[in-house]
Amino acid sequence: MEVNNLIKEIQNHERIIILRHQNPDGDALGSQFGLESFIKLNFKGKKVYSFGEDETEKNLNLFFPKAKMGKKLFFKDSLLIVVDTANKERISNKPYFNLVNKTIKIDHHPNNDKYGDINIVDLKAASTTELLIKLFTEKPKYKIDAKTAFYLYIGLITDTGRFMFPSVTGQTLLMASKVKSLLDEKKIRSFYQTMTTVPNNVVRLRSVIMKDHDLSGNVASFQAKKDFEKQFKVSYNTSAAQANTLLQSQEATYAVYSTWDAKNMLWKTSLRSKDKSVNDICEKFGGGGHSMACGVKLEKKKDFDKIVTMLKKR
Ligand SMILES: [Mn+2]
Repeated sequence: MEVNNLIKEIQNHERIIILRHQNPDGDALGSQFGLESFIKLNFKGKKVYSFGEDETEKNLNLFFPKAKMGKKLFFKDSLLIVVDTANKERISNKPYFNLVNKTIKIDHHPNNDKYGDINIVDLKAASTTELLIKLFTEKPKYKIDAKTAFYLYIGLITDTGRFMFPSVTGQTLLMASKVKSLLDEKKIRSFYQTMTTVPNNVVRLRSVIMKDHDLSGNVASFQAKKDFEKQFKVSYNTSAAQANTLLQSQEATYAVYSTWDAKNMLWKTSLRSKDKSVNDICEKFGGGGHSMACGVKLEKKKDFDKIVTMLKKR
């Protein structure tokens, strides 16, 4: 059983470091801090650290501890656990594989890069936190408290679009039921409210996307100008998440949204689909992700048009 391997390694190490992916979403943060608080609760005396760049979306920031970068010396002889991160290039914070004693990958994305010494990957899990709840509850002797439950539940809510995406299975709901009764409902209400409302500058940004996007056949597309975020004073992460806004168009089966990543000098492009799979297109350009929600960083602005054309032919 995979859970035995995980427990054994936690027991065998005094220091445990947990990393997540860059531009973390609710599942990356939820699984990182959910795992941290689970270990602290059930394995007294362990030193557990969650590291990553401070690049969280503002809304999520309110519900998670502030991120810090982990220095090299922390990693020596520790157990490294990386959550929700498909490939090593996407890990936030340098993982120092050569310094750590052992690496465990816990994820639900396609396992093409098996960078862990132990890889616990379940493609059927709708979120990494779903997989964690499954592991945690396989052994009845381990506890989950309100704080741990909250972090894990956030991963479930956000990675499933509030239990609406086709990735949701009976197991997803079963795992949700295992933490639901432990939650501080007031905190969850406050999380929902923060999630379902946006500040006025984002409202205005979205109105421009809705008004000015192209709709060609069943493909809705929008390529933001390089100063788009600056113009509306929104963060890069917020802008990069707007492919979902386009998919609200009833006529659109597919949505493509692209924005300029000034840090890496690339066009961060997101594809969304209402039914058919699109991640083969992301992969063709060197990206990846889920079947109906994937992303790719494009060097050439023109590749955006190529992607739109490919989608139109579906
Ligand atoms: Mn995830």
